[in-house]
Order: sequence, then C-alpha cells, then structure tokens
Amino acid sequence: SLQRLREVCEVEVWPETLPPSRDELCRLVKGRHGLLTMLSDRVDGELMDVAGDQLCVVSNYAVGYNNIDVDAAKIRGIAVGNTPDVLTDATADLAVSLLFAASRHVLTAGNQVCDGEWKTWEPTGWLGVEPAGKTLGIVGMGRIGKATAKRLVGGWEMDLLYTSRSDQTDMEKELSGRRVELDTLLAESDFVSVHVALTDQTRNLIDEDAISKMKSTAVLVNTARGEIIDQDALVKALESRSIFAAGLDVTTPEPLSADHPLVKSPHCVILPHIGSATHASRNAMSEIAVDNLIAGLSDQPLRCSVT
Ligand code: 8YV
Repeated sequence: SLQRLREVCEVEVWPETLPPSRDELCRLVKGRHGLLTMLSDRVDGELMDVAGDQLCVVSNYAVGYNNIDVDAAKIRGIAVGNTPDVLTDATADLAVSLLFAASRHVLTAGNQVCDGEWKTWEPTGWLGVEPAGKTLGIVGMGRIGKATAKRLVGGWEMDLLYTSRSDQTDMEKELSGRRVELDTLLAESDFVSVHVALTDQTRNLIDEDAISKMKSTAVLVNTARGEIIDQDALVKALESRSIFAAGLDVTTPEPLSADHPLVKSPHCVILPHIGSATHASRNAMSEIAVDNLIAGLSDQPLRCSVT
C-alpha cells in the first residue's frame, strides 16, 4: 500500500514502535498535505493549525476515530477517513475468544503449566462458567456488536439483549434479540460485550453503578475502547468477586503497565489491543487508509469518510 502512495506523493514514515510525543508530532506534521494516523496520534485543532493550511486529509488507520477532532477538521475543510467493515469479523472473533478465555481461566490456567505449577488433576480446580443457552448482552449493536452476537447466538444458542441508538428490527428478527435499556441489559445478562464508539456520552458508561447491577457470575468483555469502562470500578468488582471475570482487548492507558491491578488479577484476561490484528484485516485496512489519503490529496471524495 505504501508503494501505491509513493507513486503519487512523497512519503515520510515515522517510527513504528513508539508513538511520537506531542512535540515530535507537532514537528512532524508541519507542511504536510496528508496524514496517515494511528489511534495513539491525537489530532486536534491545534495540531491541524500547526500542520498548516495545506493539510487536506487525515486518514486514520482504524475504524474508530476518537483520537481525531472531527468537528475541528470540518471547520478547516480537512477530510477525515477511517477503515470500517474490513476488521469487523476479526474483532468479533477476538471478542468471542476473550469471552471464552475469561470464562474458563484460559490464560491463568495455561500460565500455571508454564510456571511448572501443574501438580495434579483437581475436580474443583479452575471452574468456569458456560455461555451455551445463557443471556448475552451486547452494548452497542453496530457492525462489530452484531457480528459478535451472530457468532454467539448462532453457535452457542444464547439469548440476546442489546442496547442501540436506533431500532434494529431486521436484526431482532434474525437473532431474536430484545432491545433494552443498559440497566436491564446489565442486570439480566450473563455475558456483557461492549461495542460502542468512544464519545463524551460513552466515556465511563460502564461505571461503578453500572457494574454493581451485573450478576456475580457475569463476564464482561471489552474490545471497543478502554475509556468506556471505569477501570478502578472494574478492579474493585473483580477483587470483591462482584462479577466473575473480565476479558479486555483495550485499556486506559495503552499499554497498561505490568504492575496494574488488572494485569495482576487472576480474573482478568488482557490483550494488547489486537482486535483487528489478522493479515486479512490489516492488509485491507492499509488499502482503505491509502485510498482515503490518495482521494483526499486529489480533492476527491474519500472511500470511507467520517466528515
Ligand atoms: C486499531 C481499532 O486501529 O480500528 C480500530 O478502531 O481499535 C484497531 O483496529 C488497530 O489496532 C491499529 O492501531
């Protein structure tokens, strides 16, 4: 994909491993016409002004774009693109994997083997919970929420509750889901999977009060954004066993330090934000991100625009 970009413009690639600091980012964006950004790059009005009036497109290498001030871009006539659809299946697969891993102690039990602590077979060791026939709560029935629901309702015959901003009548028929208020979903679900975009309205949506409504046997999964869950409240809930377990692909901050109580918790599975990390998804994301950049640089409508 970079090759395609090099055919139409000069390309400068910034360090891949460490996200640039704010100061570095400000220095790097100066005079650029287009930016290909990652979630770790905060692109606000100030950064757009530092870049200069020539900046015409910001192409985010992600479906989510909470790192970009889209209103500030609109005011400045800067197009903003994202990479939807192509990572839906990969992210839904990971949500399901986390749900099972957290339900069955997959990482902690496996680590016991690695640590040479596997001594014997214990009838009451590592007891988990089973999703089959239980109630699944999908918080945010967008593309990824729906793909996750399809897998679990179809494969494990789960009953479906969901929250959604809009009516999803076709989906209700297809998956026999019931649209409910968040409080009902939390109180009645055995497994809760979070799929809302991060906005001012969804930041800390799953706070202490929300977690307190969940069943003590419930499993909470988050493949959306760390900031949607109040992490301190989650730590408390896991410590007091007021919920059974959590599976997280996203945290606040990212990376989360190794001594964070969630990392230490035997009831929490944490992955380093790998929802879209398959060859197919990342290749397709790259293609869209480059298409968006090329279109924006030539003042054409983006393949996937959020402005
Ligand atoms: C990341 C994601 O973009 O698309 C999103 O919104 O959260 C992920 O796909 C990906 O990990 C690259 O940073």
